[in-house]
Amino acid sequence: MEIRNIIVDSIFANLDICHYYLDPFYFPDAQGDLDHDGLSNLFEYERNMSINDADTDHDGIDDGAELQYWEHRLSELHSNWSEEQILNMSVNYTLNPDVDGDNITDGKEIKGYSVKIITDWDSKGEPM
Ligand SMILES: [Ca+2]
Ligand SMILES: [Ca+2]
Ligand SMILES: [Ca+2]
Repeated sequence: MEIRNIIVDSIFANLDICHYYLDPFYFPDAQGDLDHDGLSNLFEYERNMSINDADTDHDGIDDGAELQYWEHRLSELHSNWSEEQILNMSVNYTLNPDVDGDNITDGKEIKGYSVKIITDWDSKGEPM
């Protein structure tokens, strides 16, 4: 685990050199959350999410909140899916600004959603 952390941190050190070379003292950590969206830099890096943009697909919902939303919806819709299937599809949806393709962004459709109300779902899985 320690070795893995060192390797991962060196990935971010390299990213740091590429993207933040103007500030050589700035080093994002693998377990850190550079964009404060609730997901670690490592998780986002491995899932092709932006580590320095809280809303990777720019649909108006931050990545962490959007991922939680889709995980909740998909686990209710597909009770036979494995956790990995749920997570993979949720990541795909989080990277798609208009999942149902109706030209209305997910941010507008998931009305009034916030991380704070995630425990207050109604029986259909809709945010209250
Ligand atoms: Ca993050
Ligand atoms: Ca988003
Ligand atoms: Ca839509």
